[in-house]
Amino acid sequence: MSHSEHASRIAVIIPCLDEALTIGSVVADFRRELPDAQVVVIDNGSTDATASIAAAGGAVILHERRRGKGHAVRKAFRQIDADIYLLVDGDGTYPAGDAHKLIAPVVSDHADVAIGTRLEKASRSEVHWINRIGNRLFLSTVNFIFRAEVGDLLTGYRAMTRQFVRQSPIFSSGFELETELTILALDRGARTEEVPVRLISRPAGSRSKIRIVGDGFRILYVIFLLLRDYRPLTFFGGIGLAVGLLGLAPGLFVTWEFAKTHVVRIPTAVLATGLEMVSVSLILAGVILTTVARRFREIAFQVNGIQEDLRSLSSRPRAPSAGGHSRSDDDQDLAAHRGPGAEGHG
Ligand SMILES: Nc1nc2c(ncn2[C@@H]2O[C@H](COP(=O)(O)OP(=O)(O)O)[C@@H](O)[C@H]2O)c(=O)[nH]1
Ligand SMILES: [Mg+2]
Repeated sequence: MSHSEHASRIAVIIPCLDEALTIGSVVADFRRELPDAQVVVIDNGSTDATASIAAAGGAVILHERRRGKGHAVRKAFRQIDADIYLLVDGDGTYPAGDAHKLIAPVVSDHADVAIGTRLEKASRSEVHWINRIGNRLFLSTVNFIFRAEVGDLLTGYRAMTRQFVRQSPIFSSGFELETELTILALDRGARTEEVPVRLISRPAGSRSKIRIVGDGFRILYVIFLLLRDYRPLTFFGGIGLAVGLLGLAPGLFVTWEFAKTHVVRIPTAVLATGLEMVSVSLILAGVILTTVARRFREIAFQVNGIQEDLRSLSSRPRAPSAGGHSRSDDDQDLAAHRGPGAEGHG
């Protein structure tokens, strides 16, 4: 374990649903590779001995009532305080040995997020062909929409800083979690590094929980939902443009016919006008929402700044009171830090 790994408080976050077959060795492997790290298993109502096996291996166990990988990870992010969060699956498909190279860019402060990519040749991964196709499909959609170059969208092996986790409101409940984390990183402009990691197959008797069609649609739905929220001009403007083009045909026809016959075909003219009005409204909605989205980003940035200030203030060693430094002096410090008018607002 490197010096800087020692210095950082690392939490290994392992969402699990019925992984009794593999969780014992997963916990042992990560405890061996990262002896100072906190290994946290979030059990989502497993029907097998996942929780007890993990606890016996020395893992911290969190229980989450609501089913879904997203719910489980959100619980861990909320309850576990660490400098670095290493997210990994509990099915033994991600070697613990790759953890060091995955967290290295985050520990050395070169990245806010390090994504373990499985799709590169170098990673010699055993990705099922359906997952590979699905990944490629969603990947090209996200890269096209967000003008990005993400190499692996659905990987469950990633390292993130505390600040990134605190800035990233996760609303996903299921397997769309990784897609949301990736798009949040793109939207926040997080420094992201991709590290080839190996994916090995599940051992015999161990079953994947993903439902290809159902979860596939959830992932697609989240991509468009986040496109709407984080790129409103692209989303609404794009639909508006399409509607505008659609209205052009009847509009041009009515105009052409009027030019020839001085007769206006009313229903077609109304249709064309209606479509163009919808188009302009959609584009305007996109412009207004883009401005609003920008303001929200600014507010999130300021709130994050205040949180970091408070955190550095509360971690500052308290000077011995010999110099007559009292509690109220601290409050005055805090008030001075927050600026005029903050005092007495608690
Ligand atoms: N806590 C929790 N973990 C889950 C749930 N569904 C899947 N997981 C875990 O998420 C990880 C990835 O799931 P997996 O079935 O391997 O999906 P795949 O790798 O995409 O085939 C595994 O550790 C699962 O146990 C769930 O509903 N709750
Ligand atoms: Mg898996």
